[in-house]
Amino acid sequence: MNTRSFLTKLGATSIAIASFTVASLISLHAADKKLTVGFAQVGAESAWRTAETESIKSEASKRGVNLKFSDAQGKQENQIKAVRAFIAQGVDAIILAPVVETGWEPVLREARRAKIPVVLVDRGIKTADESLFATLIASDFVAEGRMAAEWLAKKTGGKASIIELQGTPGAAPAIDRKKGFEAGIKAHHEMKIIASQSGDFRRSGGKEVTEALLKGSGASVTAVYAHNDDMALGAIQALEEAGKKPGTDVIVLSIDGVKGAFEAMVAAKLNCTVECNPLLGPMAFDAVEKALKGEKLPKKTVVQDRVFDSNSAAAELPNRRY
Ligand code: GYE
Repeated sequence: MNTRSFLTKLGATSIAIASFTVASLISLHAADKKLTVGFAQVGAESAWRTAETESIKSEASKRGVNLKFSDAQGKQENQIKAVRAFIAQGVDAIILAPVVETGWEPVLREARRAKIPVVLVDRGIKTADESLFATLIASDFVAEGRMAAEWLAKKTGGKASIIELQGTPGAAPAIDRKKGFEAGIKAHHEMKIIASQSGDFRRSGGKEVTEALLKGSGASVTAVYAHNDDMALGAIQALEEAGKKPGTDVIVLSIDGVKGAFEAMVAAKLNCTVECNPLLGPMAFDAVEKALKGEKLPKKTVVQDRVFDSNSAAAELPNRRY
């Protein structure tokens, strides 16, 4: 090889090396930019919850987000631990569905100190310092409870002896769905809650609590109001086992609007469900991206819900996505 061709070859090789280096630097940079988001989920207590998890997971993979998922099995201490672990791992942002309303300040302060924005989904928290979270995306649970009460008042002509199945104690939807429902029946003096207990948003909880109440303070029940569909489906089973006809002898209404509730309405066992949309993935990641760009977010975005009953259930069932 003469000197000239050697030099040409050397030049080509260095160009190749240089462009390889640039290319790998660019791809390293792209990999760097892939967001890592931690999602601290409550658990898997209901069909609603499973649909929410699925929505967040599928939206993360659609956007190429590296999602770290934690299931707290219904325990706040586990959720707090998960948030702390996300902070230690240096995630870009955290999505939190807080199991209960109180007790979040210390860990949220740690996130703020680490400059990690926290987006709250589906349940709110009680705090005097709203700068501890970037935004909350949730339904208006008080309005849901009120809509349920109004539907029941209309259906029964303002006369009902009600068993109330409450959600998880201390959870925003349990507190607010109770508040809204009580406000809604207030004007109707012959509508009374004769028994009220928590079934922890679970089907088994709804069944067990209804079974027990039917033998005691709830024996004269004419309506069951459950804070979610799963508990209503459990109550339907308990009513049937007690020889009653849910949907006819006892009016049953609940909140969420999951597919199982629509099927029960078509089967004439459930009378009404107030929708609560769990498909929060797209909104949650929009919020994460905006927060990371430093854009100002509204403190709360309210998800709009509708009421469905046995008249509209069959037509709506094929449209249900969860
Ligand atoms: O209604 C219920 C659940 O936080 C809005 O939690 C959510 C509630 C939902 O397990 O089914």
